[in-house]
Amino acid sequence: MINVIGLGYIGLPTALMMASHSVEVVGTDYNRELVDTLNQGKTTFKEKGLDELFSDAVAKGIRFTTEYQKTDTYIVSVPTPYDKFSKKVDPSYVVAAVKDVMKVCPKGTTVVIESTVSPGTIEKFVRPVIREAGFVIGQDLNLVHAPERIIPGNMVYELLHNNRTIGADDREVGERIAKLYASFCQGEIVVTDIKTAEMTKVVENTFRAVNIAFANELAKICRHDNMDVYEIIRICNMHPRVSILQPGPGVGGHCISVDPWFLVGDYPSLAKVIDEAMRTNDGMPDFVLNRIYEIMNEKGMTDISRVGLYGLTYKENVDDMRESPTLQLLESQERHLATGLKVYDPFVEKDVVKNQYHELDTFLQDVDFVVIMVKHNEIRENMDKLAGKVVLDCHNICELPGVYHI
Ligand code: SAJ
Repeated sequence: MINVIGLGYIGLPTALMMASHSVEVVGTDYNRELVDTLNQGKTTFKEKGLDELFSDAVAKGIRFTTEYQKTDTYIVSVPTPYDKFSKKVDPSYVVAAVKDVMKVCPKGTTVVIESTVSPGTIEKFVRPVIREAGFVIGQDLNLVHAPERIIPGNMVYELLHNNRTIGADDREVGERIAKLYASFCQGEIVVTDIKTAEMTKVVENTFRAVNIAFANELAKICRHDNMDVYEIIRICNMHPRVSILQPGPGVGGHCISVDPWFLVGDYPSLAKVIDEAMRTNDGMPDFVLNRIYEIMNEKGMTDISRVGLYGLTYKENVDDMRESPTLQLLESQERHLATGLKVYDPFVEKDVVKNQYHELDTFLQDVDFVVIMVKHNEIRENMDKLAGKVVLDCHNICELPGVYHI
């Protein structure tokens, strides 16, 4: 039986996917409310295909509990935030989860860490906890790192199809866990050592962060000299070896906006390009805020409460708001002692910020200036409703005349 520890954005789909492929799975989370919701037959976040996967897994016998199970395989998928000052990974959730596993696990067990960690984290923080519990690693207990790779918005497909990395001290153990993942994963599964696996995961997200920063920097250069960044990127991307990403209002989520900082925190004198790239991305919400003021000025608008931000989540068609550019922009506005911007997101049902709307039409009635912060399908399908308004389109999706860009 597999005990999946942590039933968040990664743990839950992973547990469901294994269960739906007839692996015996118990999902554990210390959040009783979350476990109760799952036991009532409801999923805890919106994601394409998740509800269907959930029903299938429940039918195949998956169970959810707050209790750690006594078993031979654990998969730990708890969050790894970063310390905002040191920029280093905060391993406290992983350490706490492994400590709890140690209280119940028998000898011979395998602990798989799926959470993203910086290179060396398992050596420095996880191994000592296991040793302190009296286990000899490699003899009484096996340790594996299997970093997740799925993208919110397409998690179910990517769980099935992405290639995976398994890091283990012992090749045989790595191959055994690779077989477990092969119960559902149709991609290639590479077995390597733990530190290499840690590094690959952080590097993958850093590659994307640096490339997004490049696009954002181009947007700033083009704005400065009145050039069309989208046309420039489109033409450049016709070159066989050029593939530039898209500029945007900032980088959110719990991965691309966080993981590269681990390298900056651990290698401050070496990770220069990464450091600068992360600052560029983090500066984008402020850049958008300045654009809003600039455009208001140009249009002779003075009332910020007639300006509305469309989108609160960190990207399109997900309900995840972690590190979202809209939240960063609102915080920045408050730091400047200004408030009043209106906000709407079809994916966010609860009230989380001031002046938040829950219906597109009423939101649009109350604003003259719309800032497209997130390119949800909903706004793409209702673009005609923006006619006659001032529009700042941070994603280049609006074809109405007179639209402003970042
Ligand atoms: N973004 C841009 N421009 C782009 C692409 C993205 O500004 O051209 C922004 C998005 O709007 C969003 C942020 O970047 O705010 C991150 O979004 P994303 O879709 O690039 O990635 P995530 O954070 O949802 O998921 C990433 C993925 N990593 C890579 O693609 C290398 C995913 O595969 C990982 O599993 C995930 O991080 C994770 O959990 O680590």
